[in-house]
Amino acid sequence: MRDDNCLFCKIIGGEIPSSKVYEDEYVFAFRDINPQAPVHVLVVPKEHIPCADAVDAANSVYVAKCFEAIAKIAKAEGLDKGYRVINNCGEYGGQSVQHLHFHLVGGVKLSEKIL
Ligand code: DGP
Repeated sequence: MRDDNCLFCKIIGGEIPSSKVYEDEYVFAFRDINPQAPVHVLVVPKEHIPCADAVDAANSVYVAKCFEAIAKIAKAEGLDKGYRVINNCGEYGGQSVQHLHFHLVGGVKLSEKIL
């Protein structure tokens, strides 16, 4: 289901242009408008799931499909030496777009870590 007021639903629907790198039945992936690394792709479920906190047994297939897509995109982008996957959830987690998404970042040796 989509949310007509959601930026990422509009990107998935093609009403807002994006630089698409991958799409299947469950997942849409496109380059971040403000890249933090040479490769910075947003991997987004086609279902409007607001955040990680809203994942449940009924929609978790979308999360699994996102991670299947991440493995494919990483290979296609040449991230054979590794990469980082980040999800920001909620106000304290720094989430700015209220549609679940995974940042796939790589293409350089990443340094900043909090874990
Ligand atoms: P977060 O802060 O985790 O909610 O990440 C949201 C990301 O979405 C942020 O890195 C910038 C990106 N973003 C916001 N608006 C657009 C847009 O219109 N197009 C694209 N490609 N990325 C966007």
